[in-house]
Amino acid sequence: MAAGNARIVRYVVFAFFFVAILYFVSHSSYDGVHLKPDTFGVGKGSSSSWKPEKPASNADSVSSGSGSGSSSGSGSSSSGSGSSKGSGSSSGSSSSGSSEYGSTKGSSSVSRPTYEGDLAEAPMALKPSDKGWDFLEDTAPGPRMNATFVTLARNSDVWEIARSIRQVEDRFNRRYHYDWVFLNDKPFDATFKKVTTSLVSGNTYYGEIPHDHWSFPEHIDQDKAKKVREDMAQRKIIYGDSISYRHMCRFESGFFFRQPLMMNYEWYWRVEPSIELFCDIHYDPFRFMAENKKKYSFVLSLYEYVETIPTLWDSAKKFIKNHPEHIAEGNSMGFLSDDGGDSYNHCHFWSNFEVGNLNWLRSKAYIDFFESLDQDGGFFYERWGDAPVHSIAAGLLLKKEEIHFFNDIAYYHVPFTHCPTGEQTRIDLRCHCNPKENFDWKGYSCTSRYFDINGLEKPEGYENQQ
Ligand SMILES: Nc1nc2c(ncn2[C@@H]2O[C@H](COP(=O)(O)OP(=O)(O)OP(=O)(O)O)[C@@H](O)[C@H]2O)c(=O)[nH]1
Ligand SMILES: *[C@@H]1O[C@H](CO)[C@@H](O)[C@H](O)[C@H]1NC(C)=O
Ligand SMILES: [Mg+2]
Repeated sequence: MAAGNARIVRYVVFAFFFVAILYFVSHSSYDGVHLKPDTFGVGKGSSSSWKPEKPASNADSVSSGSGSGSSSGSGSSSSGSGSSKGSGSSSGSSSSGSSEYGSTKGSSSVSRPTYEGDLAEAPMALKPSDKGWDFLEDTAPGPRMNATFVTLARNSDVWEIARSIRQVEDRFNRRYHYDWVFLNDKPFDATFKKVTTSLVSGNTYYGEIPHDHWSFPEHIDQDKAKKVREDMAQRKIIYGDSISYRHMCRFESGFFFRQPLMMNYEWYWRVEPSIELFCDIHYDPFRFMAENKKKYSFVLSLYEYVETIPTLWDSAKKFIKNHPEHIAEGNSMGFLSDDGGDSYNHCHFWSNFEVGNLNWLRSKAYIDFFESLDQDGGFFYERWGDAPVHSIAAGLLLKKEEIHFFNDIAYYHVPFTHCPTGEQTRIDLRCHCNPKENFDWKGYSCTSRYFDINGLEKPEGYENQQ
């Protein structure tokens, strides 16, 4: 019995010893992996806490100034326009009244939450309601322009535009939070609104295009237009038999910039479904445009498919003759024509990407130009694209210095890529495009003409990309 007791005592002593070692080991190893309080240079002491700042993307950013009733997140829209995320003004004015646009979102004074306290002890946020969920990189400082993204799309484009938005946000807008206006000839459905609103870091607005802006004008001879479509279908001209494509081109040529939702802004950036952005955008292109007195910009240029615009230049020349007062001195005629304006060389800026000034498009000069072309009927009797229409307008109505080429915005729209020339630029901007695919200096691009007429020096290494 005594021997048995001694064994129990031995067990107890051993167990005690074992627990003591375990305690010691676990404690020392805990200290070993634990990050020192100053690992991130934030110092110790203050308890981990989040500033109760407003989340960046919210309600009051659009309300100041408009004073109209809020309809936050309401899907239904009475007159075709509705806003999500924020107190959308129900019928129009959306920008804040202050001189710094979207100041709640944009200015440096109210930024996204910053983590105060010991980062080493920050809890891990796993779901949106957890502390720290919104702790992402900071909003860019500086003023915001009176500007918006704009997209024309169908409900069925939702996943393709989602891809575009994701890239625009990742490469640029997540630090700027500009608004985004969506336009459609039919009402947007709930899925489209939900998905796009969740992706855009600014406020989103949804507008329905009025019938007049998406239909045949009265002066169009329907039979003649129909014969053209049948003929183009036979000749296999891309979109040649499409009515909706023609409405789209006419709308983008003459109406997108005067939709009620667009009247709230001075600058736009057009984004289409399925585009890609390959490099970080470190500065605000809107502000660049404003500060450098630019009115229109592009990243890709090329020759238009002649079959779609056989008489467009005749119409342009007629406009020049009827409205000499609108033709700018020092314009870009040299980009459009190789013989001083007699004939069109078919060069145009590719308008699926544009950053431009809406007040220019709303000017008498541009409206007179559009109306003159519209009267001539080529949107329906041929298949005039909005790209050559915008380009001819920019080339004739603007001074050449007012048109900008954004080399550092790397872009893809099927089938062309603009990838910045110059390796250091691509490294600095964390680009993921293949420079071999850069279209700028290839034979079918008009960009080198743009450089020539503006006396710009082509970037180093361009010869190797021809
Ligand atoms: N709401 C609406 N949007 C349209 C319609 N057709 C085209 N769009 C939009 O107008 C823009 C241009 O149309 P796309 O089909 O991309 O034309 P494209 O760029 O010439 O040709 P792709 O090479 O097919 O991209 C895109 O933003 C489309 O989403 C339409 O019938 N209704
Ligand atoms: C933004 O621009 C539009 C169009 O020029 C203008 O009507 C509106 O007043 C501007 N907004 C602000 C806040 O200045
Ligand atoms: Mg497209």
